[in-house]
Amino acid sequence: MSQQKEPIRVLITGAAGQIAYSLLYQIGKGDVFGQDQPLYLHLLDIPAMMGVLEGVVMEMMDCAMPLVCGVVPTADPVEGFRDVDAAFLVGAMPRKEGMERKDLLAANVKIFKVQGQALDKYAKKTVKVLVVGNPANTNALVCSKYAPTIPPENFSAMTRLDQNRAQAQIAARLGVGVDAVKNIFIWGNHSSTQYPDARHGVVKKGNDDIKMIDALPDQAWLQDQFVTTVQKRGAAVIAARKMSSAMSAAKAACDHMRDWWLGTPDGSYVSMGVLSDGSYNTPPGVIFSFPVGIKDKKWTILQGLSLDDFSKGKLEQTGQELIEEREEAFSVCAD
Ligand code: NAX
Repeated sequence: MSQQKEPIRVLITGAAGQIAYSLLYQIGKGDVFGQDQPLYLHLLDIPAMMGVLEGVVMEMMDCAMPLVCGVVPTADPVEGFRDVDAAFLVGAMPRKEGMERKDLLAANVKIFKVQGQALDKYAKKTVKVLVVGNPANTNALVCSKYAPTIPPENFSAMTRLDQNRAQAQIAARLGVGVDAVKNIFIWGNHSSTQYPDARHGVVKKGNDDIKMIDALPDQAWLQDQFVTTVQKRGAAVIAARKMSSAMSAAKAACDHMRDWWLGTPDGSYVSMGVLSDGSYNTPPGVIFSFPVGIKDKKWTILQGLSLDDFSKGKLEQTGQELIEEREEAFSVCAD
């Protein structure tokens, strides 16, 4: 008879918000940590949202999901962060129409300072932290700085939504399914300076892997329309929906954490915002999105890709923005 696994504890902040509403169901039914992994869900939000959260908890119960051993709704960070194995830090003030990401920074980094301190004090030292709340890269950096007893490599920022958007654009252009396209990368910040890079991509045709350069020789489209469509996709969704991406953001958060938890197949790489070690001439000490491979819950930056001058320029621009965000964030946190 197979032995049941020990339950893990998974924290979702912003649990009464719109991303969490899609995220919770996917986590609860086993899409992230595996179909055989029982879990407790810790749902943290602010006191004013406790009434809404109560409704979410009722719905979680009504989903009748066998893997969910218990749900802990709370506005108390101690209860929320205690003993967690994985944390989705989604809760923050979302970007509204016409709002620049920079406006959000000052308001949001303080939340992540406090949550870093709470992680340090109450979470497991092995906790894997995914920051979704914007500005995600810099929030992840702040969180890590204020959690000095947790290894910095346990903190990451989400650029998987950008990667999924990029992959879908390429698939549509080629008239193939999204699963035929792999190794499309996002470099840098989850912002309009991000650099979606399809040049190292591969397209499956029959049994063959075709290099992107051969499958899609339209370099002008790749440098121009493709890049701007992906960079501005979040703003386009807000303009149409009057609310920021939620369903696709939740799916991307699940993809990110699942690959971190369970690993990536050999030869497949995904985009994650992680602490830069200076690879590809990027600024060390910022959370920069790189292509990574993952084994045994440890990510490694894919090395050895050749970057042309166009790409190098894009990496420099987004790296510069991250340096500026870091300075601003650390000065706000020091107040
Ligand atoms: P919502 O406003 O629907 O939900 C946010 C929730 O967070 C609210 O319930 C709020 O009460 C809660 N919250 C605020 N401060 C909190 C705190 N200190 N502790 C716990 N909970 C707190 O926003 P939603 O659409 O769910 O978006 C959440 C965040 O994701 C935003 O920052 C948004 O900008 C960001 N996004 C990041 C993306 C990415 O790719 N990295 C894409 C989607 C999204 O735009």
